[in-house]
Amino acid sequence: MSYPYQIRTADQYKTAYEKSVNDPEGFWSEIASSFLWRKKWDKVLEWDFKKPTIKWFAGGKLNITENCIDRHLDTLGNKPAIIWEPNDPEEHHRVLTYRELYTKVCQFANVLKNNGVKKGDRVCIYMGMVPELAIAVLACARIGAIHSVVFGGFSAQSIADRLQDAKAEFVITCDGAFRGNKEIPLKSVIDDALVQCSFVKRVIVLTRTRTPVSMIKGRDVWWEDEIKRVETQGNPECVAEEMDAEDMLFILYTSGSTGKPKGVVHTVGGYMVYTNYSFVNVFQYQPGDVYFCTADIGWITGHSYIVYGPLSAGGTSLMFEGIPTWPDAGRFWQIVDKYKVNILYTAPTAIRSLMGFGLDPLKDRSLDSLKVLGTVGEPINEEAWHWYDEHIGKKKCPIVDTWWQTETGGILISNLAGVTPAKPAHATLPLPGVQPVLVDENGKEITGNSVSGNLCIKFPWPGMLRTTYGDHERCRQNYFATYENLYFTGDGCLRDEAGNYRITGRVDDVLNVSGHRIGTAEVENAINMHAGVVESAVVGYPHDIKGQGIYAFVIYQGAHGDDASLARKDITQTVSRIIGAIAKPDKIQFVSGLPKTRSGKIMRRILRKIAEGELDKLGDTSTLLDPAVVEEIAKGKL
Ligand code: 6R9
Repeated sequence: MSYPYQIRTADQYKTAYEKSVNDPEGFWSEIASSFLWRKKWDKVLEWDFKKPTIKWFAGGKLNITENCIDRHLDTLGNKPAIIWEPNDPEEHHRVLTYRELYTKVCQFANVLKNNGVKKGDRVCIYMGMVPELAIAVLACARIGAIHSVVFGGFSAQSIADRLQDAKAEFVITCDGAFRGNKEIPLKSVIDDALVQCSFVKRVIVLTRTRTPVSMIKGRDVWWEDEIKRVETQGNPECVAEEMDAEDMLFILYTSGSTGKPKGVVHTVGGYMVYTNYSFVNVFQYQPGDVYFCTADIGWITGHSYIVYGPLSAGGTSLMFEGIPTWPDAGRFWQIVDKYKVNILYTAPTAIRSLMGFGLDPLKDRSLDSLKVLGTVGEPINEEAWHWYDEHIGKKKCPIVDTWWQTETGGILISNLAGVTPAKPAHATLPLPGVQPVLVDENGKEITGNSVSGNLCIKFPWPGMLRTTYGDHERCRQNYFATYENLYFTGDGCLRDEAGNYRITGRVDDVLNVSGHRIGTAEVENAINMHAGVVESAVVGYPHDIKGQGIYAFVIYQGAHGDDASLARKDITQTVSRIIGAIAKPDKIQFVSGLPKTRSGKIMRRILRKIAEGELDKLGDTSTLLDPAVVEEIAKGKL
């Protein structure tokens, strides 16, 4: 596999960037020509951010799995596509060559067909990090079904909400998942979700943990039995469905500033081209490299940079089932040495947590194979950046700080490893095709350098979202209505004297906890579900490892009120039930009132300052309905 569009020098970056701005259609059409299309597109780009409509490669016909698998079979058939490292280091690892991946994806695609799944149907996938998760995703794509992967940490209620929103009639899950010393009973969570979702026709269950599960007659079937059935049918192939470039590939739910998560929609053609292009350029992937992204496929990073980007490039993608700290804090480093990983892509929160264990876990680890390091998910602080650089990269591996979002489909701002310069804590420069602008509150563009503002993108790129599932107006409102003719990211940003971008964090009510996006309104809704809660307000505060922690102020009049610790646990349980453990508040402070304006709006600014411990910077509180409440809350700060 060669990548004619791989940028190798800073000058080439400049030239590519200029071309991408001056002639975006010519630029992307050249790149897209390297892929396998059944029919070439009629038009490279049609767009209008007002509506919004965004169409890339309209009229083009293809199947993304032919690009991720079939086209590599001749040259890379015996090369590893996926290397899988199990949670338990004592268990045997697995390697799937491109040929084996092909066979398994075809088989499972036939399983889906046997079970009534058709092009355009939504399939919810709720699995642990096993190779079958990637196989299930690709099998959906092969037959044109729309996958919607839900991260294994979400609760039954969250799954039910997503199933209902996507009107998904099919679910793929596992009996359970191993994560560190825990066993997560995935099927049982699905069973709870399905109590509210009688429209689900079929659940396909893979055996992983041998956790006892209930199997409902007529609805639930075992993955293994279904594979046997396909084998006896004797047709190992599954011809890929011909898809339009703008057909939906997947829905992925993500949190925004309102209560309900949004189903971000990506389409086949543009997403494929963009994830591949960004993968090959940012990480400078070379044929034969072993690439390890530590994300979960339940998040966008796993979609774009474990599955679609690396596989479309004929790469070797290492998938890890477990967590960085089990059985000990040296697990990542053991994996790097075991498979001679060349490129490691992880999150600042993981780096910070491993830093806390000191250098002991690195003893006897060579890490010599590493060439490129990457981070994603949240701003990386300089201390973590330098630790990563010195102790993991041994100062010889460029670090790419990649800024992007579920909505952007792929990396938009990042240095290119070893090609354009890194700067600690800066994502640095936009990828070719990406035109960032900073705007002030009124939407006026802030030009020049050494400035800050809200980050927007003024021109479409192929990987961007097309809509939010079932509610296009919501997509417009959320991303295209704040500033005219701009895509608004929700992030604040600085541009330094040399034009490098530094993303400073969300400017809306979205928290970033351990790199996971969580809406404050979502957490508040969950807390308010608890019978004893009168009202609540949730804000973020700086957390050494998680980046941000969740701080909840709660007016409480319920049971266990005489036992604050038990009442807190009750509330935490409720949040776990409603959203999932990832949204559990780190701190819950009981208060008698919340600071409100005379019109009844909660003054989050003040609560944020209290949570951050900046009690001397509360600002003007005189416009509040009851200024005394602020003093009381500040006194009780946890
Ligand atoms: C890929 C992913 C998106 C939000 C985004 C921003 C934050 C991601 C970052 C970063 C600073 C980086 N973010 N990468 N902030 N530097 N390199 O994480 O998608 O889960 O949708 O989160 O994450 O705030 O808006 P998603």
